[in-house]
Amino acid sequence: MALVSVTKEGAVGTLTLDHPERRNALGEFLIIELLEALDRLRAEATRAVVLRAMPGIPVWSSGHDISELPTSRRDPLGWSEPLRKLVKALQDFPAPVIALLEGGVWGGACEVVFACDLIHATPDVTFAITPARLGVPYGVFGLMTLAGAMPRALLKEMLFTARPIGVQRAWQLGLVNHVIPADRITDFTADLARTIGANAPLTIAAMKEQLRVLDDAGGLAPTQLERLQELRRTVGESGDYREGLAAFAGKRTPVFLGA
Ligand code: YXS
Repeated sequence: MALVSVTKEGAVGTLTLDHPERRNALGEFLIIELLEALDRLRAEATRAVVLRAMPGIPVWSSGHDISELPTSRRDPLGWSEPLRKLVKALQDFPAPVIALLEGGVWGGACEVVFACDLIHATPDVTFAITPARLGVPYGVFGLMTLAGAMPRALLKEMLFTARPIGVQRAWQLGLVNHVIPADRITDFTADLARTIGANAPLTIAAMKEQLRVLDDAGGLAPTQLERLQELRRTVGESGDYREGLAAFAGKRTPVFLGA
């Protein structure tokens, strides 16, 4: 069963998440389908991509598939994990990707959305960044993506509370490009995507890549990288991480001991 549907109209491709049973959790198979679809759209010289979810459930995506988070000592959010590959593919895609959002955006789905180039949302959209609810050693690159998208005070509030914020607040702070009622968002986004598609694609691809390279400028010294890895390793090897996963699987509230 396909978990993602792909359509193309003119120069605009649309990827639609369609796994309502799991609330569009970003599991390995769904991400593989997204990556393959992005490759196909790239080969077809697509000039804008819309990334959306099938309407009908109050969730855009529930984030990383929690049942796939490793309980062994493997890094749950390492460089070769599917979610990281997806974020990189969106950032590397040579044309703008527009996230069209309806409903809740949870955990790793926030990283995916904020890796997109433009964000259109319906008024019911919420964003929650959840590693502190699960005891997850959150990734450095994920933090960089989020830090590039939002003011530090808001990011800290979201990281430390893991509570959802509403789209109006996100829009006021410039995290979201447009908030549009559900009955108009598809047409509005299609129109904007066509406008992009009619502009000079090489110019747009070069500007997108320039911005990405500029974001990456100012690399870290090896000692700083090691320090970041050590911080994450301590969290990943903690009892709290195992407790977070067990609590989600057992549908109960986790009890974190800080060890
Ligand atoms: O009980 P069944 O078997 O039907 O399964 C339920 C849920 O367990 C499952 N499901 C998920 N499975 C794996 N990974 C997920 N992220 C996930 N979310 C949900 O889908 C079935 C239906 O879920 P249910 O009954 O809870 O649906 P609902 O409509 O009442 O509530 C929707 C949500 C999204 C509010 C709720 O499912 C929820 O709170 N899900 C977890 C959201 C979350 O914490 N996501 C973060 C994932 S971890 C992650 O992204 C990174 C590692 S991090 O946090 O570090 O950024």
